[in-house]
Amino acid sequence: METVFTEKHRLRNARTELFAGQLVEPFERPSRAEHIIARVRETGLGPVIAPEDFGMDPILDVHDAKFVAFLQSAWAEWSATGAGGEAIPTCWPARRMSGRIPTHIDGRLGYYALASETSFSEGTWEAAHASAQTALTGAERLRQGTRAMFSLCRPPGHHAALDMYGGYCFLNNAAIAAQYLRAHGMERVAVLDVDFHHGNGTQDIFYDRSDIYFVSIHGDPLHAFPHFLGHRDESGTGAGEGYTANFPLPPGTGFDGWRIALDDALDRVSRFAPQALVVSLGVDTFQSDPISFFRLASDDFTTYGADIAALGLPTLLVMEGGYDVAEIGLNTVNVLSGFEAAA
Ligand code: B3N
Ligand code: ZN
Repeated sequence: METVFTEKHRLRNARTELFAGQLVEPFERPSRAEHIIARVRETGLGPVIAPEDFGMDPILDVHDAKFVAFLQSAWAEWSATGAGGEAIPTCWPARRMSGRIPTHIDGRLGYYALASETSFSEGTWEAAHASAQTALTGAERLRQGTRAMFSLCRPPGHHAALDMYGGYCFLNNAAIAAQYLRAHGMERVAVLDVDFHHGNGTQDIFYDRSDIYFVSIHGDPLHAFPHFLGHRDESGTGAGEGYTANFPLPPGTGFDGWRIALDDALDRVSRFAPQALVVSLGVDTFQSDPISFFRLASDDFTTYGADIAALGLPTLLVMEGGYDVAEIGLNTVNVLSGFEAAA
């Protein structure tokens, strides 16, 4: 399997994350990608290629133009205020307040952020843009007939919605790739999200559509981030009714329970009969992940990689979360090698 990777991910190197009432070193840090690419190389998974530049159009096919302009200018606007730290929203358009977009950067941060843990730092836009191009390069290779690709995206993307960032995500790499495949000849595309957290952004972007099927297996939002989306009764709206499926699972879920949900999810994908599958691949389902509560062991990742391959679909695996940095390379490449062995 080929991997798409660029060192530009290092441009996303925030110093702060708001956690437990304190500013801590972010869980989503550059060493995550370095461990993964090291393991890809050690195991000889396949060639590592650099992303091509597909420009802004595929990004603007998925995200609101004003939101993208905000991401591009946010750091400069924030720095111009003379603030000493990184940009963290402190107010939101809460219930019964105006939906008008403010002019001041403090208001704009609150308007476009879905949460406050994700500090906006210097270089964030450049890294997010490169991450989206990494996903697009994988999608293009798939379109040209490659069976499977791994886009080692960082920062991750699946929480980024039409016009919102947060949960360590700025641009929705998996959604951008799925939409690119749709725009370039594939009639139906499925997105399977196996990250521990619900892919609220991906769901938001495709919720009213019947051409892109979204299915997610994740920690129950009653107990886990993003807290306000990902319940079982969310199944799409309008023409999209029946084209979203959610499998929220309780704290302590182990591989047996998780795999029952995966079987159901794969069955739904199979019945949708897509021309391609995009996998939002997060390995924060691991038993030692510091911010999650599932109990998968390293070998389980190999097993489910093979389960996904058994669908027999052209498959783009897009990196999302995973915060046990010492094991992230092993767990991620286990999914990819399990897939390869069964493909
Ligand atoms: O949910 C958290 C969080 C929970 C537990 C933590 N511990 C016990 C150290 C720390 C943090 N934070 C909110 C932001 C979560 C963003 C998740 C990003 C992700 O992986 N999405 O797939
Ligand atoms: Zn996650």
